Amino acid sequence: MRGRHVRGNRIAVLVLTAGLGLAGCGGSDDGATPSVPTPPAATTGAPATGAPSAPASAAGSTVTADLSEFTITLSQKTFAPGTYTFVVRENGQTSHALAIKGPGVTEQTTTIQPGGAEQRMTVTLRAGTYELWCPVGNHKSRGMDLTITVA
Ligand SMILES: [Cu+2]
Repeated sequence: MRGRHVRGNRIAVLVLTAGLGLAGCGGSDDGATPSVPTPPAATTGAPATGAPSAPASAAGSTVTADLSEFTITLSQKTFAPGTYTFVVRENGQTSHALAIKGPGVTEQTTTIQPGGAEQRMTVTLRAGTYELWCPVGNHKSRGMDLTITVA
């Protein structure tokens, strides 16, 4: 009886350990992933079919992104696929920046000091989900983090 009891405990411990291991793996995505500003691969824009191109800066819509402690406020919340220029404005008491990552896009502005000039970031959004966040310090985990869906 006693032997069986001990074996039972061992099995329980093994199962518990395995469970913790799995949980550890699953949760490791979280936390401070350093932002990797890889330049976006060749942009899959409209094919240049010899037509006289439109004025470069006229393409796309403008979206305002206001940064403060500790929120990001966008001037629009719904997005259709297309080219957007984010006008990023610093409205806080501490430095902020805006990063975006999603299908075909990895981009971020330089860090803007309080009172600093706005930064512009032009990206081409496809259908899918994009994350926008502030890569400065721990601002992301403090609330400067949002997701937009492009459809
Ligand atoms: Cu910030």
